[in-house]
Parts: sequence; C-alpha cells; structure tokens
Amino acid sequence: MDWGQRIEDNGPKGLAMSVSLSTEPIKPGQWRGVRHDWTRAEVRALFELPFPDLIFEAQRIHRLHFDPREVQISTLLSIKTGGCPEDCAYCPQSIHHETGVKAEKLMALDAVLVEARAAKAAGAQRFCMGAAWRSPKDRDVGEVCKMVEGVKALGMETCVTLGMLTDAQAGRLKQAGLDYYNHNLDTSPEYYGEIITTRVYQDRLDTLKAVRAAGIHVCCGGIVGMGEGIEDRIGMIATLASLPEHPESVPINLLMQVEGTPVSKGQSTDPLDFIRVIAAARITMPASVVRLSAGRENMSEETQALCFLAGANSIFYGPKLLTTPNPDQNRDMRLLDKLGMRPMSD
Ligand code: SAM
Ligand code: DTB
Ligand code: SF4
Repeated sequence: MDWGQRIEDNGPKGLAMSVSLSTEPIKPGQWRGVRHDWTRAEVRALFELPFPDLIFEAQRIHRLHFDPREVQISTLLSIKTGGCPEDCAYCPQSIHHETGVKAEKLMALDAVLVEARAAKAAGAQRFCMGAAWRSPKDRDVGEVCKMVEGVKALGMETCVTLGMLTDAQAGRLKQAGLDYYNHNLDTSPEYYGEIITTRVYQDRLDTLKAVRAAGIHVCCGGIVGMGEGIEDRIGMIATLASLPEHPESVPINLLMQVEGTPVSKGQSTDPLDFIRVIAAARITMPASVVRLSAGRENMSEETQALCFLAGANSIFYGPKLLTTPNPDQNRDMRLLDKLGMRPMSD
C-alpha cells in the first residue's frame, strides 16, 4: 500500500484541486496522511463535494486506517445527573432550562460497577461515565477515580466527562488508569457564544490541553443541528482537525431536541447534511475513531448505514445516553448483523 499517494491518484477531481495527503516522511508515532494544518477552505471544499465523491473519499481514507466492518462499542452512564450551572442551550441537564430532569447526587461506586458489569456482559468495550458538572470539586475527582479503578478492574476501557479540569485533576485521573476524557468543542468558535454564555471556547481548549499533558486519550467532537450554519460545521471540523494532536475519538452528535431547551424548536437536520459532517471528520482525522454519537434513536437504519460508509466506526450501545433514549441493544446487534459488521477487536 502506498501511504504517500496523493488523493488525485484515484480520488475525485474536485478534491484534488485543493486537498492532498502529506508526502512528508513518517515521524515517530505519526501516521502518514495525518495532517494538522487543515484550512477552512480545504474543509469547505470537502463539504462542497458531490455526495458520491465525498463518500468515496471517506471510504478510501477509512480503509487505509481501519477495518471498515468493525465498530467500537461504548456504553454511557450518567453518574451525576442534572442541576448543572452551565447554560448550554442544547442540554437537558442545565438548571437554566425547564426540562423535567431532576438534579441527583453522584452515584455510589457499587451502583456504577453493577452497570459497568452489565455493559460488559452485553458486549461493550468501553464504559463512559458522564457528570453534569461545570467542573468537578477535588473531592468529586477522588470518587470518580475509584470508579475508574473499579471499571478498569473489570477489564474495560474507561472514559469520563466531568466538565473543566485543572492540570492536577487530570493527573489524578491518569493515575487512576483513565483511558479517555470526553470534552467536546460542540460547534465553531464563532457560534459558541450563541449556545453557551457561562464559559468560553478557550476554556474548552485549556481543559483539552490539560488532558493531553496528563497523557490521557482525548475524546472530543461536537453537535450538529443547533441552528448552526454550514460555515460553523466547517469551523468545528477545521478546529478539531488542526489541534496539535487529533482527538483519538471524535463523537459527532445529532442534537437530541429536548423540550424546554432553547434549541428544541429548531429545524430538524437533513440526514444527508449530518452524514457530510461524519465524512469530513473521517477525511480530516483519518486515524481517529469517529463516533456516530447521540441521535441514533431517531435515525433510520439506512441513515446509520450511510454514516458507517462515511467513516463512522463507533457507537453508544445501550438504551439510554445520559438522559435521552438510544436504540436498544438487540436492535443494534441486528443492524450490525444485517450490515455484516461486528464489534471492533481489541
Ligand atoms: N458537563 C460536561 C461537559 O459539558 O463537558 C459533561 C457532560 S455533557 C452532557 C457532554 C456532552 O454531551 C456535551 O458536550 C454535548 O456535546 C453532549 N450533549 C448534551 N446534550 C445533548 C443533546 N441534547 N444532544 C446531543 N448531544 C448533547
Ligand atoms: C458525547 O459526545 N455525547 C454523549 C457523551 N459525549 C457524553 C452525550 C450525549 C448526551 C445526549 C443528551 C442526553 O442524553 O442527555
Ligand atoms: Fe452542564 Fe455539560 Fe449539560 Fe453544559 S453540556 S449544561 S456543562 S452537563
């Protein structure tokens, strides 16, 4: 396989005009073809490709780095639900919106491990624990570290999402054995202020830096369907793809419209536009696992299949995300079966 080939060797003409794979020699630990200097113009050119060319290119890149039949399987648990002081316009857990989600305390360790064992028995490889915090207190981090240790001891990968972290907190989580930290950029830098006013984009970037510095894998992506324009989707993908290191995991969420949140009444997203975002993530971050994240509950099997074709290779597995529904496990296994796909081998 020629890793250094330029896209125009067998890629679509429109793409060859403005985007090419790197022909730099491989640096230690770096895949050839992984670039960190994506311009918005290049990402825009991807979004403007005819759909067949975009999907073909996404498949081609996907197959350079992954087995296209394999899907990474993660199960999500809300370990601390509701009562969050942040005002994220999409989120049912914010105290600023009347959504009917009640504030709960942090779950007990034993109860978390019961859920993790069930997730493992059902076939999940990674257990992701989410907390509705702006940022955890040091005492909370101690409790979460115990959960990470307990889940690791079951032989599962761990991921947590707890809001903004200090360097020291990230270090403690790493010491406990944490594999991934989820912290999304959610949208473009320009649109961020329309969606959240209680923190700024740079706060997100600072936490991502702390997570990286601690040696934890980064899970970072965003949401489609919050009233953002195409330029915001381009801006989000360009920002993610120009991070000094690409997130190892890139969740692309389709907004779950929850009544009571400011963005709940917006137009629903055309599935084809959502698939374009998945494809752009795949092409610009070739070695990252792209997760078809929230929103599958309302997606047809055909849309999900197209998302896999566009390069998505991870899903949340289990009937609940944090507070909203997700397809049940049997339905997902049947879909993977029908598509001749299977859980990713370790
Ligand atoms: N509080 C922490 C934070 O914001 O980073 C962790 C939990 S927060 C719920 C994790 C992510 O869930 C958000 O960054 C957002 O991308 C996603 N999310 C929240 N509500 C959503 C919704 N209604 N639809 C799709 N994704 C959503
Ligand atoms: C991510 O990108 N999506 C997940 C996970 N990371 C934490 C959360 C989706 C939440 C959907 C809305 C809810 O269930 O409350
Ligand atoms: Fe809080 Fe996270 Fe929801 Fe924002 S997305 S309101 S920070 S739980």
